[in-house]
Amino acid sequence: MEKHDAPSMIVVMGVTGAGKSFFINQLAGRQLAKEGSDLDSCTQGCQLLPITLGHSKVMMIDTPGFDDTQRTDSEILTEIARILSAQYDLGVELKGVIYIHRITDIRYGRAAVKTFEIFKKICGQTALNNVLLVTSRWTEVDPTTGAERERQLKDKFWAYMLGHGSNMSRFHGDRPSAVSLVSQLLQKDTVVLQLQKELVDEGKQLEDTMAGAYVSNNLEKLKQQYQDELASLERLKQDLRDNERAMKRQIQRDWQVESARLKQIQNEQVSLQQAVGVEVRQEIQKKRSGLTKVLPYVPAVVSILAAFVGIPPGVTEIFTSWFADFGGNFDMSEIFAF
Ligand SMILES: Nc1nc2c(ncn2[C@@H]2O[C@H](COP(=O)(O)OP(=O)(O)OP(=O)(O)O)[C@@H](O)[C@H]2O)c(=O)[nH]1
Ligand SMILES: [Mg+2]
Repeated sequence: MEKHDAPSMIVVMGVTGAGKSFFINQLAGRQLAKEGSDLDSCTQGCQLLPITLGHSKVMMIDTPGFDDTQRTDSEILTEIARILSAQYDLGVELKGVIYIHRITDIRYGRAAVKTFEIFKKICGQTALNNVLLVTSRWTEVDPTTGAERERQLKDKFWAYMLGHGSNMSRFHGDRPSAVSLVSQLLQKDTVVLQLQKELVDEGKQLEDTMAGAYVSNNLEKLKQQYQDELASLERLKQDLRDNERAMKRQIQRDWQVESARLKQIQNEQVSLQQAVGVEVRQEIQKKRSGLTKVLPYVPAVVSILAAFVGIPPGVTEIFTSWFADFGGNFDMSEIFAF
């Protein structure tokens, strides 16, 4: 019988609209992940997309960008933290992280800086060998301008990572290019990311990890800003005379808006106080009891991962063929029934 390696995992990150889902679809040679329009965030939650490349089976994790129009940074970080904790706890091999950046972007804007900072802190210094920095949308830019921007990325924003083992490559928007980029990572040794060490090995709360502390620090600054605004509205209200009723009503409305924002920030801060790695381990143990006795390793792992990441319905036959390679005759509905 042919030897089949257990599926490995690769995570794809980048701002909204960078082309993460597009990249994975090119890699798959079909429309597996939902792509968005240029403006709104598309991928709502992390998604697992199974890809077969020759003898390699890869679980690509598509993530939402941190500048998401509908979800908060802490929600997105928690979701990424959960899937990374589950993958590490289950012993699935992580081959690396791909960060996609549009070469068409004129400036390295706030969203790009934030997303890149969080990404860097998730990876940590010792994982940089398994990081691939990818520029996309080369057909939409004049080659000289593109090359100039690429040089800036190399010399400025990405210099540290490139100097510590990461690689930088162009994605040409087609399947061969996507396959060649992913193959670079598949040849590498398995990696453990900073966030995984902190959450799973050290049992830290998310807010005490490097990535979580960055998000938490941003929240703290916002909280301070809202508190200052509330205090100045309060002062204004007190300074008004009784006959300035319309003005008072307006201030009261502003106060309510600011107050709701502050509450939202406080909720986000509480959500970062979870020991995600410990919780994920407990959830896995609960799910696992009995499961591995019934299912072979690969279907069991996919079944458990499904509790931590979205799996689109269109991938059923890929999983069925994977399971067959590992001696199991299961389809997806049976797997998710466990
Ligand atoms: N021609 C071309 N179009 C691209 C490329 N990358 C992305 N697009 C298009 O840009 C739009 C947004 O791409 P997505 O792949 O959905 O972006 P994303 O990074 O997954 O965005 P979110 O899910 O919102 O985080 C889609 O219409 C894609 O078809 C590329 O390299 N070339
Ligand atoms: Mg997407």
